[in-house]
Amino acid sequence: MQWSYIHVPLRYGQGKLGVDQGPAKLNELGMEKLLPTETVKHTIRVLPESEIRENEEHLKRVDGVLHTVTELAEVVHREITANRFPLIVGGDHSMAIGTLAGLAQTGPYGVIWVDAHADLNTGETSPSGNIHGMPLAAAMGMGDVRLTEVGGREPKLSPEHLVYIALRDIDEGEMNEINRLGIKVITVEEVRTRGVDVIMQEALSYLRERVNRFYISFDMDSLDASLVPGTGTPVDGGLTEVEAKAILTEAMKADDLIAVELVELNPSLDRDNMTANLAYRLCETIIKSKENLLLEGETV
Ligand code: 5AB
Ligand code: MN
Ligand code: MN
Ligand code: MN
Repeated sequence: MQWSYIHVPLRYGQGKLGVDQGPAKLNELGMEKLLPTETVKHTIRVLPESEIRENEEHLKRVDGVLHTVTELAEVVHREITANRFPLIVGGDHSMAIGTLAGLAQTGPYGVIWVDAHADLNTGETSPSGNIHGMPLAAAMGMGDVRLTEVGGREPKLSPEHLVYIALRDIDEGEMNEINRLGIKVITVEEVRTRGVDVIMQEALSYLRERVNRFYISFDMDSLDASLVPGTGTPVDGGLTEVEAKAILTEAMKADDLIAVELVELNPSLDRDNMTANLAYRLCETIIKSKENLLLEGETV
């Protein structure tokens, strides 16, 4: 297996400066040393601020987001087709519009979305107009056509192919959709009382009854606010580092996992590199779990 390491230095999906520096920060901490030398590397292009024209109240900097997610969708499609394993680092979570669209072009798939937020708003329901709160709605075909038609007209994800973990800050419109669509939600409370092994087995069996492959999108704000000052929208009552690592390890052990995404690291908001170092340790867990698994596979 070959890794495809994809940088997405996008910040237009939200209003705070610095989240575009997430990928560079991870490299500075030594990411490239963790990955095998034959890893294929990509950096997705981002429009300079001077070229952003659209600033609609309900869909902020939409042209900036569209530019990057359109290219990301193509790269993800190409890399999956070439049998490589994408590790995609951001950047704000609006980038997932591209990831989800790229994956959809390769066939049906499931999603584990580890996040404090549901990211299920449309321009109409969003309290902020920030597109990083909208990627899952866009992928399901809800909201503005410019977002829903990235990578083609058809919906990129069905609601029954999605499992949320660590959700705890949900807007009213999002809650209505979660209930209407019957989306599966695993809370931090459940992670703690039932254990990561149990909830991950449950999440994976749920998806495997419906699809034969899945991807995991990990938002840094799934972790407890006390651990992640360097993320744009921290929320109390989140995961511990141990729980986050266990979730990622369980996912990486699955041979039907096809891609991993880590988003919303903002080095400008960080304190003493606390969040950056934590994100780096999570990437280390991601990469080492997969590499160990491959080694084991080779010896039997
Ligand atoms: B993140 C909020 N729901 O839509 C909104 O970090 C926050 O990608 C969105 O999960 C947070 O503005 C987006 C209030
Ligand atoms: Mn998110
Ligand atoms: Mn979030
Ligand atoms: Mn956030």
